Amino acid sequence: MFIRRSLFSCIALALVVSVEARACLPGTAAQPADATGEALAHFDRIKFGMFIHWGLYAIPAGEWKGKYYRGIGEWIMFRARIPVREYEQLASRFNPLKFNAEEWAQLAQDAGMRYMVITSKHHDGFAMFGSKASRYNIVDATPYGRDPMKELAAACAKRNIGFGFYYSQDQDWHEPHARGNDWDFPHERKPEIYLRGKVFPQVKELLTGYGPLSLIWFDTPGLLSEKQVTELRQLVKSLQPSCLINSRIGHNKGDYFQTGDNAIPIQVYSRMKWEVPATLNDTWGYKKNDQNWKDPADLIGKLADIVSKGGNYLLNVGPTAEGVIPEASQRILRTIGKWLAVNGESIYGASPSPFHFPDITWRCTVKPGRVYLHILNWPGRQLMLNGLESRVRRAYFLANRRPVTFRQKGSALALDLPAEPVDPYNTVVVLEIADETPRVAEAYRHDRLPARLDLYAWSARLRGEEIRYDRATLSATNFVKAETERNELWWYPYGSLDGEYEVEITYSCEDQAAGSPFRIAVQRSGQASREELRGRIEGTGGRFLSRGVEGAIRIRPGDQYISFGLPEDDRSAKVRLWKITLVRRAG
Ligand code: FHN
Repeated sequence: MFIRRSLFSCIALALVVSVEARACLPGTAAQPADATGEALAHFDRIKFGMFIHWGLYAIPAGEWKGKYYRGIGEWIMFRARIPVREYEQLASRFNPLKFNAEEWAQLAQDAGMRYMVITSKHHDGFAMFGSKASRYNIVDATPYGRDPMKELAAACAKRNIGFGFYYSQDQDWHEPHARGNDWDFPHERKPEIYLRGKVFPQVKELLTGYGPLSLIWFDTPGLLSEKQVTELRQLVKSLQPSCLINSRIGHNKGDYFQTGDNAIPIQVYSRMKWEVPATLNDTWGYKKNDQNWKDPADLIGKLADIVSKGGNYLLNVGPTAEGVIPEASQRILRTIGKWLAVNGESIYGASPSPFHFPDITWRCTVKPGRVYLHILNWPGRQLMLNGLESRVRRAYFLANRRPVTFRQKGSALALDLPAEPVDPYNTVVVLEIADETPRVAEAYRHDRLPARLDLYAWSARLRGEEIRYDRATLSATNFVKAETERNELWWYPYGSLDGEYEVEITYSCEDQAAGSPFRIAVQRSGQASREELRGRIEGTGGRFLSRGVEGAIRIRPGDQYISFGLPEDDRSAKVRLWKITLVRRAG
């Protein structure tokens, strides 16, 4: 038994905000006034984009020869080790007659998305555009015979939606000299052959055939050398200087930082501009049995969370092989769009929070003279905000302009709220302040994290197919055992933590279901090794309780993520994990 019982306290789920202040506004570092700098400034303003994963993998849709494959749908060729000659035959069946570029672009617009990024070539190597560089493309190899990217680029331009291409520059399972396919091509690779023969010519086609691109989105860098990546970057910039490049080009050659998939930094991240690519369910490419759709409340909360921390949100849809964006995705996106139509002022063009976030009650965005409080988890009749030193002149709900009564004493602000939220997803309160930029007391600034830091299930990446988030209790559950892609929660500090930490976990478990070993781990960047703490789940009589874990973990600025899971058995699968708390050791 490794668990320590001393910190055995009952948790009240009612959350009270406590913030204080003297501000220096975080934001993207000043950009040079060149084409890239201007494009980045624009990118920073638009905040919300549509990601589209569309390719041959939409035909098998998660199943190959009658067998279901776990994991993301567009990886089926790899997971099922499908020989190139067999996979290629999917092209002869790809005929997306229901594809309608106007409808897709209109959906993006209805959702309030201001840019679009679509897979021009994913890891399977199939070009979804007309390519002279490889006949393995939608125009030459399918009965469809048309280039849907031309129509999509035009439909986006018409609506002033930025347009960009995803391009898998390193992995290509169709090519012997690219990375990834060792079942057809076990020999040594010469990336230069693949690069010169396919990547450079196709990237050139993308940058010359589809009008101005907002960005090119590379992915999973691996084999390419720094010199090769530099050349790739130069090619892009020589053709379109204002086309942004994401950091997954590799070797730190991107214009902005890409977080991990579905990975949101735990606090404000202001070192450079960044973007979170995220799924609506558990896959990118269409998978017929994946109905694990995220709740719009969750997604609207995540949008506010990401923008409050300084990022953009790139939310994915996976159209079917017929060219239809799944109905559920459409419904969810239009719900987000309705919220944005009313509350967009607090998102587009807004700067991130000058405060750090003590919990998950609220998030915060800023414009000159205004602070927007996004109330994500309703605190009851009062919201306390400690730390704002700027005088508040006026407070009102963004949704209906009704005034909010408040009292301000020093840097403590108390807002009177109705019993129920004004908006079911995210109620925004506008604070008009006497300063252009909010002044925030030092202890509450975004870059001053408290010694006790809560990492909530709400803000974690849910990793694995079975794990679920439960809105009613704000907790994650169903930690069933899985060999690959374990059911775990992952939190991403992105450099904000450095020290030795004791850990508490706050969870509930029925007494009869107790017993599973749990593991809290820190994943070191680029290393297989993890630092771990282990304990055993004890019954809590079904109530949420906090318990300390024996030992401490060291977290360094370069570490990738912190995880929580029950990897060894299913006895306590129904544990509800509300949060883990990191308590920094002195010294
Ligand atoms: O392997 C890909 C995956 O299929 C998907 O395209 C995501 C989107 O960010 N990127 C890679 C994994 O990170």
